[in-house]
Amino acid sequence: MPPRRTPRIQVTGRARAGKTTLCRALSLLAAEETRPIDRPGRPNPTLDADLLLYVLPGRADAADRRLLATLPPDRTLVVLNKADAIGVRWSDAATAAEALASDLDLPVFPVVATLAAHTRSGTLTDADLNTLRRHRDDPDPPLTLSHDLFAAPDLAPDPEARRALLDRWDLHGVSCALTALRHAPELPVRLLLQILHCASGIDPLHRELHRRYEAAAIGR
Ligand SMILES: Nc1nc2c(ncn2[C@@H]2O[C@H](COP(=O)(O)OP(=O)(O)O)[C@@H](O)[C@H]2O)c(=O)[nH]1
Ligand SMILES: [Mg+2]
Repeated sequence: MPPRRTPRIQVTGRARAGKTTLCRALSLLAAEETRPIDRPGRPNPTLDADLLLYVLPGRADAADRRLLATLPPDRTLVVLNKADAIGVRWSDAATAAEALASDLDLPVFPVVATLAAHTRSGTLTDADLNTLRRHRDDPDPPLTLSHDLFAAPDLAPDPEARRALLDRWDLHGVSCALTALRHAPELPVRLLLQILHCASGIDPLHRELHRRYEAAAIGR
């Protein structure tokens, strides 16, 4: 067997693109988060790892495009993060990712890193589930159109429970969970978590990253 080596992974992108959150969502303990790109007066980080994850916060700006054009296509995966903020439904994010992939000529994965980080590390508590069940049949939208609407004090006598749910699962997670519960009111927690995990889009990225990591480890 050829000797295995440990490939280096760098996670890069602009400030607040979601690099740290993505590392948590993928459990990439050994990945190196670079300093942010496109900082006035500071050179961009050197991107020379075996695998590069380029994180975009919902869209690519001119600086992203300039840098992405210089990166090695065989070592670069693009993460279209904050997919929950693109359009109004998942297909909008998927369409944006496809358009970007053909523009950049690189694979692009739409992801909601915050949700994926939660489904990886957290669980739905009984309190979360009770709050969701209480609001399962409220009209949605508008309920989950904004944090303020969902947390409105006069909606029901449980504003604190709703705020706690939002803190833990964010609007996108709450909205997905309510939709799932509306279709299947008796859904067990385990399946509900699995649905939320799928809704984060993290799995296709995880699989491709793993595939490339293994290939790099044996020096292909
Ligand atoms: N709506 C939304 N916010 C996100 C997502 N991923 C990260 N964020 C938020 O974006 C902000 C910056 O995230 P962070 O991981 O610290 O970005 P970094 O500076 O690139 O490391 C934080 O407030 C995150 O909670 C996402 O998928 N959706
Ligand atoms: Mg960070």
